[in-house]
Amino acid sequence: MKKGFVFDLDGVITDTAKLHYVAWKDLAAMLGIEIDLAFNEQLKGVGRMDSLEKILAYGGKKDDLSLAQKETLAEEKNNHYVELLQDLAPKDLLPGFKEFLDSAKAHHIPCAVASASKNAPFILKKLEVFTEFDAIVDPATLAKGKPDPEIFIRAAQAIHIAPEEAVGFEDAQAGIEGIKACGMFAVGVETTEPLHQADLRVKQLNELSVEELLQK
Ligand code: B16
Ligand code: MG
Repeated sequence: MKKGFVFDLDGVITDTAKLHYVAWKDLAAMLGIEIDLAFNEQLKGVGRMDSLEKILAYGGKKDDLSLAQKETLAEEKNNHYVELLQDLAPKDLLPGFKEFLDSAKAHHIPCAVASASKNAPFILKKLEVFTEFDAIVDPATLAKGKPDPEIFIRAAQAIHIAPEEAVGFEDAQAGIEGIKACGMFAVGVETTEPLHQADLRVKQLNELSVEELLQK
């Protein structure tokens, strides 16, 4: 019997991957690196600095920059990304998410957010769902990013349940691995790439019934 839900943000609640892509593509171009949508798949669920490292490695510029220069670049990318987020609104919730969340709330199921994004609270406010969640893990307080299970363990703790009592929802392979590594039940929200190890796979969350999931 499950007692709580843990949601990833980008790719589960809303699709900000396309905005991350625009901001990273511009920054990479400034460095003489060209990235495409296929490469962008590798950045899903990966934190800001790790994403920059992946782009630099892809462009063969891994050892060209100091930490201070990398931090400045990551900040520039984030400033651009935050500009792109300004128009985000409830219409940008992914299809089926709000119906599923409303059903979870109607069943009094605690819900947490486990996102690598430091912009998660801002995004959730723009989407007008911030107050619907019982907890949002602050990724700045974590020792390790996904696929490490730390963020999911912390999300379960924040809603006072064991990881085994939670259902986790993820669109990225790294996230599914983190969910499974702490014994949570994993729902894979598949858009492009197939998600390995997921216990259940859906295209959108309203394919699921809250009652049935709680029985898992
Ligand atoms: P920020 P998720 C992740 O969100 C994104 O998928 C990933 O592309 C991004 O680099 C990461 O958040 C960090 O975001 O730069 O806003 O802190 O899928 O874990 O909700
Ligand atoms: Mg995601």
